[in-house]
Formats: sequence, structure tokens, C-alpha cells
Amino acid sequence: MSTPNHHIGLINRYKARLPINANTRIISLNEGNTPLIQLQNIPRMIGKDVDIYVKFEGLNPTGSFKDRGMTMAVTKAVEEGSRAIICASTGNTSASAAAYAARAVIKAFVLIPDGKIALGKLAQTLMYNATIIQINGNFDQGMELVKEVATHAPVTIVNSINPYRIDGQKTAAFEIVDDLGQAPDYHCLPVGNAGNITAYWKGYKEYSMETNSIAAVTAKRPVMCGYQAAGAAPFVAGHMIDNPETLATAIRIGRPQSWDFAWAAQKESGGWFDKFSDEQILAAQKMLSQYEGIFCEPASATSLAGALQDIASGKIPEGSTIVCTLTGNGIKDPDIAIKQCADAKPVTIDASLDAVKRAILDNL
Ligand code: AN7
Repeated sequence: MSTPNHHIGLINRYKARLPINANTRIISLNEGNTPLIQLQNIPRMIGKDVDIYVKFEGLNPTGSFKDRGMTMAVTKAVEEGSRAIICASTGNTSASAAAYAARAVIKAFVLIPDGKIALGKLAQTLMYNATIIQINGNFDQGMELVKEVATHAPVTIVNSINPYRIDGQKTAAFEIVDDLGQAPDYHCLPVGNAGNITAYWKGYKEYSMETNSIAAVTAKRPVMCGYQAAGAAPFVAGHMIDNPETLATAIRIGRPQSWDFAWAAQKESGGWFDKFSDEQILAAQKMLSQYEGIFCEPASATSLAGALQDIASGKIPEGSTIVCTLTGNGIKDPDIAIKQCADAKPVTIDASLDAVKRAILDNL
């Protein structure tokens, strides 16, 4: 039971726009309803008249946007009688799949690239008790194996090639429009496997036209800006790539599954793709933490790196309203955070009043 104001998940909130019926047992961890936070200090620092909002998806139950798609995918898997789910993952999908499988009391199998996922994501996936299969290969190879094994074993794939994932994730666009009263002018987000840009565009489109006999909410749609890590930028190259590399391990993907959908989002919205070095991505991550108090994971900061570049060049003009999706929580990747702050080592002192006083006065 819950009161009208108790958010009990995005399926409950947007059920009229999702493929469920009154008898569907909803598998939820109260995901969604994440904050849309307006940046206050960074716009002033860059001296541009822009409204930049971040959609902080790191505040979902397992710390990433994947929970939006996973509640829907696991709900439908259970409804269809599945007892096990499987995914390939750079870390966040595996954590989310493992959590929702635990909630549903079914099995989760996850294929991850050995040594290439952030520590927090591994810890989560272990705690949720998934069966972890580490492969000597990257995400793209894991994805191919998952697609093949699913034709040989009784497992439901919960990567974003599962259309229910996209349906769950499209609700992030609904929330943004509900919060702002209309779509933003520009929507910036990191692109890896390209499920999320596909989902946002589907959500914005559905809110801008009559869908399943529900009236349009707004006529407006944003321009979609998809940003990638320079070493893993197939959309910028214009073709799939082998051996993707980036410190932003979440988006270390060279063969995106939602290739055609992402190009459609770019073309239909009049948007673009671009790429950023690991240094630029990490600088944006630090900037957001240091000047706004918002700690996202490296991959997520690619959205802000892109927005800042395109605002500086005028490609995104002054007067614009911009939303950047921050896809995951910074706490997931403590190794990178601590490396980023190597110059800001904690000061170690004697446990005396004098020493503490000196430490304060030296650092004011
Ligand atoms: C933090 O977990 O693909 O373009 O296996 O974790 O929809 O793939 C993660 C992707 C951006 C890219 N930001 O989104 C996985 C996985 C974060 C992510 C992306 C991911 P898509």
C-alpha cells in the first residue's frame, strides 16, 4: 500500500504509456523520479547565458539509469515465465540486472570484460548474488556471446536489444518534460551501446504526439547531442570499431547494438555526435563535483564535456535550455576519483587542537 505521493516506481507512474496490463506483477525498486538539478556556478564561470540542467540518474536504486529499463525488462521476463536473465555489461547493466533478479527471485547471469569494470559495480553485482562470468574480451564480444547463448539456454536477454529496456528508459524524457513544462532545446548524453539515446528520443517523440490515444503533452522536441569517448567513438567514425579504449569504462563499446536507432535520433532531431578525450571527460567530472557538488561517474561527465564545448563554440546558442543526462553515480568508480585527486591528498597531523587549528588556517 502507498499514499498518493509515495513514488513507487516509473512503471506505476507512467503505466498508461508502458506495455503492461492490470494483472502484471511489477518488479520495482522505486526507480525513476530522479532530480533535475539546475547548474548554478558553472554557467556563471563560463560567462554564458544558458540554463543547464543535469538529470542525475546516479540516484536510481543501483546508481545508474539502467534501473529504468531493468524494472520493465524484468517485469516482462517474469510475466512471460522466465526464470533467468542474462546480459553482457560494462558494469552498470550487470549491477542493475542482478538487483532486479534478486527482487524477482530469479537468476541473473552477467558477462563482464575481465578487469575492465569499475570496482563499485563489481561489488554491487557480487552482493546482489548474480553469477558473474568474466571473459577475456571486451563488451562487444560479450554481447555477441550473450546473443548466441540465449538461443541455446533458457535465459532472457536484458541488454537494451530487449525492447522493454527502451520502454522503461524512455520515461526519463517524460520526467524531464513534466519537470520543465516542455522539452529542453538541447539534450546531451553519453553514447555507448546507444540504447539510452534511442530511449530518450522515443520518449520525447511519444510525448510530442498522440500516442495510444493519449494526447500530446508538448509539441516541442529537443535536438539530441550524442557524445562519445575519443577511443570508443564509432558514431563519430561513421563505422563500428574494434578494440575500443577509454578510462570511462562504462562506454568502452565499439559495436553499438542500437546503431540505426541512434542515427535516426540524430537525423530526426537535427542533432550531432562528437567525441572527447579521457582528459576532457575527467575534467568535466571534476568540475561538476568541485563547483556544483554533483559526483557522477566518468562516462556520465561526457555529456557535460560536450555541452560545454558546444556552448563555448556557439553551436548551442545563448538563451538555450540544455539538459545533460548524468547516467551513473561517481561512487561506483572510486579508483578513478582518488587518482583524479592525487594532488589533494588528505593532510595527516597529530591529534591535537593546535595541529587542527594550523591545518584550518593553512587551508582557508
Ligand atoms: C554510466 O552497463 O552498456 O548508450 O553494459 O553505464 O545506452 O549504452 C553501460 C552504458 C552511459 C551508455 N553512461 O549508455 C552497460 C552499459 C553510463 C553507462 C552509458 C552506459 P548506452
